[in-house]
Amino acid sequence: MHAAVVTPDSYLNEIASHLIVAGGKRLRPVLAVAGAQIFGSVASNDVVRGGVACELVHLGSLYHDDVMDEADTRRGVETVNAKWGNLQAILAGDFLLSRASEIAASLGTEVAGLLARTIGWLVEGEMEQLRHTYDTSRAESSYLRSIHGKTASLYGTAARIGGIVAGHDRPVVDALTAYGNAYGTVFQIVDDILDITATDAQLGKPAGHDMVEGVYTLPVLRTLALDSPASAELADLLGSPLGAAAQDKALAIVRSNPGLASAVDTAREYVDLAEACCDDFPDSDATEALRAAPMALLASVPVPA
Ligand code: GRG
Repeated sequence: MHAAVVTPDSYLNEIASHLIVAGGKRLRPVLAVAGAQIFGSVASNDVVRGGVACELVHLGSLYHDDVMDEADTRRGVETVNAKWGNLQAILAGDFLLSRASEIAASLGTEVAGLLARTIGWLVEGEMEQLRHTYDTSRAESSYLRSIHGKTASLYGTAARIGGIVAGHDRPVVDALTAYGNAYGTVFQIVDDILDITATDAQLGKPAGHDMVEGVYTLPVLRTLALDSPASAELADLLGSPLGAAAQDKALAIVRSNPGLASAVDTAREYVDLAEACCDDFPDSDATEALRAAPMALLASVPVPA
């Protein structure tokens, strides 16, 4: 990751490596490497480079996302926009995408085309979300389309690149892609549930942040769809920016109604889907790790799953 962003310009170097130094879970490269290793062999350097390209796209999207959200902290440190400014964050994010594209091109036209297309999917997912901010009648299909684009597609692509670069057969490459997409969907639904259920301290930001920003996610949409006095009260509160008291009230409604458990059920369906994809893989340590990973995400949700 460090080597991928080196330039002769020390100012750009520092900004472009800021969130690399800060850490992150590196889940996208993990999927690329694990996907490559399902037949038991060790992933090649090219597979690792494919994973790095995906992580650089993720990183570039975080730089831009933090500008859009005017976020102050990311990965436990100051965001690039808070530390250097929006213009620097946008340019450095572009630079990360350029380095990702260069690596992808060195892995062949299929990988280069796939990564380019995935960057488009990220933007489309984000745009779908933007278009429906403060929209209490947002359809669930809009939510699912958005999270597929902004989150799941990059996981699908990471696993697919692992399979392509490792030279797996097409049906296996396709099953890895389906696995990554399902895993990424679990990831985002769980993230959205935790935004409602976790404490401010666990999240490192106020709970209910998505609702305050007008991003109505699955637990909120399911609560709004209940056709009950609670859902009517929630609909009255939402639709425009929330004050502190209204935020607490809205959070309490979503936390205490069945929309939340219904969102967990949907996350579990995607866990099942991801696990089923593993049935197409040979028995190996990597396959076992992939099979266990989606449920491990869901296990972080502190309500009956
Ligand atoms: C410039 C590629 C590009 C896109 C522009 C802003 C934008 C469009 C997309 C952002 C989409 C976005 C922020 C999706 C959420 C991604 C997500 C799940 C972030 C959290 O990922 P983790 O938990 O983070 O894997 P770490 O820090 O562990 O890597």
